[in-house]
Amino acid sequence: MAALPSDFVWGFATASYQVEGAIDKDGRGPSVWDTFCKIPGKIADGSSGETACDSYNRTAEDIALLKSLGSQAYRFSLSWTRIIPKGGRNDPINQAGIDHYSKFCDDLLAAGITPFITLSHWDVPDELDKRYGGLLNRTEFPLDFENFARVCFKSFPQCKNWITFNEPWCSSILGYSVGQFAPGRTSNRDKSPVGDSTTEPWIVGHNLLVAHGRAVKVYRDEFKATNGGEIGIVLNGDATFPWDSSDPRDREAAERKLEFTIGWFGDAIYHGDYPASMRKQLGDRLPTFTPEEKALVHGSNDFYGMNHYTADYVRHKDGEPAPEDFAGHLETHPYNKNGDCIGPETQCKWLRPCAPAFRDLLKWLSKRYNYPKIYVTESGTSIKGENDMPLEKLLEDDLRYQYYDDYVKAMATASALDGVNVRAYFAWSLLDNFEWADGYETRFGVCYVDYKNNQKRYPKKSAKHLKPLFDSLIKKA
Ligand code: PNW
Repeated sequence: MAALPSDFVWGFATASYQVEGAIDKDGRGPSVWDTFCKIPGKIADGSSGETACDSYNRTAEDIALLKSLGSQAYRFSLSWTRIIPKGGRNDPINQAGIDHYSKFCDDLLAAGITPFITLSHWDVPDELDKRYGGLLNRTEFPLDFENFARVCFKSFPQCKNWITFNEPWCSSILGYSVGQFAPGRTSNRDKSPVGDSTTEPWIVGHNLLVAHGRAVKVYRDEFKATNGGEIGIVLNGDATFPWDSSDPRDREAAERKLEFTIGWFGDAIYHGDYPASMRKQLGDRLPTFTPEEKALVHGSNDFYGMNHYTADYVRHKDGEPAPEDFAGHLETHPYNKNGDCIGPETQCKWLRPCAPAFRDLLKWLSKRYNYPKIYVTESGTSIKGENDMPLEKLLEDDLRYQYYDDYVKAMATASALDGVNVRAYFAWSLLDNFEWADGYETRFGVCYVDYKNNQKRYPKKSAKHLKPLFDSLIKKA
């Protein structure tokens, strides 16, 4: 069944801090993640991105690997502090960092692989955090990000596919409410001496939207005509089902969870303001867009970047929402009222495969935002116990193989039958890599990385499945 448009693009994705290593090479400055990893207890295995997959030193090897797997495109992120080590608009630019990424883009293109650049995948310059509170600063941060974006648009004209930020929900909630991600701020004083979970995540989300809007304006005003490409933001979001589908309160809660994760950013961009359910619960703790900010944010996506992994059953909560609540006053469960399970366990508590929910969410998004062009910029899974398996067993990653088979077919069905305008899909991830607070024990790669033996890469069964799978689904031109 050929169900995807003939110009559909697929490939693999990574992020700078998760794969590059070489943290001190060629003048790179520290990011908030370098600092966060040094705090004892923050990373499960006590590790950091210091060496990771050593991809900074192995660009030729990674490109050859991508090519061997048939990847048409590669989504990777830039390390801001390789390009501007201190990060700010009056700080020096590091030519070595620009040269590195420029050559990387050229080499990808020479191999027939289209680069998709994420400007910032969570590794905010540490200096900006120390200088003015980083993402918390409503005026300085957007201006510094705008400057960084301009440097990149100017330096990498061969790239036509631009993403401003990866998953602002994770930066805001995990970084400033839960404290599980850098910079680790939270009201929970067992975890951090600083932070206010009742206000900071909402401020950070707002500032990321404005920074995104500023970068998009620069791209459209100064580069789009010559570059001829596109720009957008990447949002994460799990699909939801009501725990008790006969209870309207659970049905509303399932919808509200989507609004608190996706609508928070998506509504601001496509509708010009935050969802009413968020305003209702958060009041003035949720910032209000000034007219200037609204003009920057509203309409600022050329495509919707969708990161999608899993689904939840959602149950309403009674009483008043807690001041630290960020989810919309609800609980998530792997089982519904009837005892049906959403999907099998993986190595991640938050992730259980449920492909039919992917189709549902593609439909929900399309309807809410008037059928935008969608690029699925990440999708993938970990496998329970994978890190402890012997190599032969681990390379037969049947659960991941099945995940991609089911998810990609669900997407193709949405494309063929639901009018969903989905045009690209990136598997997360090309390589096992530094899985943030989970360290290296949780693996998401379609290729195994042997960290004990010179980071040697081995394609797993899932890696080799994507090309034939997409070949069978993409219409011939
Ligand atoms: C995404 N959660 O993050 C990121 O974009 C990747 O860098 C990451 O490696 C990948 O998913 C796999 O985790 C998420 O806890 C991290 O809900 C955590 C969550 C969601 C997304």
